[in-house]
Amino acid sequence: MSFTSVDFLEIDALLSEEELLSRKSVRDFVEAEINPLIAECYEEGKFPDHLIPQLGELGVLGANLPEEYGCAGLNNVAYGLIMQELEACDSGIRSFASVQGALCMYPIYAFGNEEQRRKYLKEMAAGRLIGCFGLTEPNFGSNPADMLTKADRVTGGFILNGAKAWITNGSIADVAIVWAKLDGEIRGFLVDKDTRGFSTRLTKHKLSLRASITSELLFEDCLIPEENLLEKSNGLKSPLMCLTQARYGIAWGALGAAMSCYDTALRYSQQRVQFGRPIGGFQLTQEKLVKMVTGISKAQLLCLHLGRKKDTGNLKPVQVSMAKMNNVAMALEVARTSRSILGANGITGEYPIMRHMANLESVYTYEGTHEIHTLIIGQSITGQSAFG
Ligand code: TGC
Ligand code: FAD
Repeated sequence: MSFTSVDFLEIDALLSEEELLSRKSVRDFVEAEINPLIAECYEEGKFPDHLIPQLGELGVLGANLPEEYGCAGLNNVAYGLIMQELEACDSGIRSFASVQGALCMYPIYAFGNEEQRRKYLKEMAAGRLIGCFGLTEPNFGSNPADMLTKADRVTGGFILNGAKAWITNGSIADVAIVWAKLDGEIRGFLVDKDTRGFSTRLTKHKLSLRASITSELLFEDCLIPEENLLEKSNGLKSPLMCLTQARYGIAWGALGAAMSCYDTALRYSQQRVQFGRPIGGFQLTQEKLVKMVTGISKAQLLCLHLGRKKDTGNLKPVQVSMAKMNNVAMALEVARTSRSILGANGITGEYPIMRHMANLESVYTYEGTHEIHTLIIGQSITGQSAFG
């Protein structure tokens, strides 16, 4: 079934031709290539990795990074719209693109030297090299500052020891961006998949984000060559800067998941007849649809505003926290309400809603939980930290 995005506030009129074209090309690709297989991938717990080169060709990997490194060089609104279209299909597909672009290519671009940029970025943009981002540890999720993974200097490089948990793309990655303490300071390291002592373990039995690969990363006395240090990484601020990039994409992505659920529920409400009339004619159903389209429209304005700010270099991380927090919570609410409109049909894999709902539970938690973003904003407006 084709997907129609919400434009109640006529926001499309504020988008440039290039932005509309980026959205259309990704929507067409998703419709032709991913939608037909995503429900089955989800049920089987498989990420459709055969599509990675095509995603590269389409220009969605690191799409807002400069053209001189083989990337599309798009503005941040076009980039956001791409994330929206990918997540309208499935959060797992958007996750793949977010991790590759915002969490792996961005740190190489921002903290790597020219040699590292040249070595990795073009290959990653084309989808020939896959990355993963290891920050979370089994005992340090919301509080990465206390991580235990550490690097010790040795002749010619570093010895890395520790473990990372819940890592998207972990088992298929050619290179892992690993955050570890060196002399007590958090630094970024490029860990090649063939490094001796480095292994990955698939995270099984997930009931959310099933069309996405999640893994543990284990490091036992891994020798990391000197040239694999991200030289300009400097403290927790560096991975948090990457998270700001990815959280921005998630705010847009959540819009896509919400629009897909709303679109499905709206169509269903016009066709499903009970008590002799379409259920969309009942006031209670209309109220649900109205709340959903209002929530989506407000979230769209938030994204567009932040996208324009990001393009002028004026976007603050705390503003991104508000968008991630608000839009994911909105999308989860929309998914639950849409499910109720479909009645029993809503729980099946015949429709995308239940899959989106289960996925959004992960999105609510990763990249800073809903609660952590609430505290980030709370700290910003009151001047008082309520974390510890
Ligand atoms: P704190 O003292 O607040 O900050 C340390 C330094 O960093 C600066 N900073 C930021 N910079 C850029 N962007 C941000 N979002 C930033 N947040 C903070 C800050 O100004 C400070 O700079 P400086 O110059 O003073 O050193 O650090 P804290 O230890 O108190 O932690 C604050 C807290 C809790 C907000 C932070 O640790 C946090 O955000 N925790 C959540 C962890 C998280 O989001 N993990 C995500 C892991 S990756 C993931 O989930 C990928 S999912 C992938 C997918 O499939 O899509
Ligand atoms: P915890 O930090 O243990 O939090 C548990 C609960 O306590 C949450 O509700 C939280 O909000 C609450 N809480 C914690 N501290 C406070 C506080 N101070 N005040 C109030 N409430 C608090 N990480 C990566 O590094 N790379 C990845 O690619 C990646 N991919 C992921 C993919 C999936 C599918 C999932 C589910 C997670 C992924 N993560 C990844 C990990 C993710 O970032 C963490 O799960 C997240 O940061 C939360 O950490 P935690 O799960 O350890 O929860």
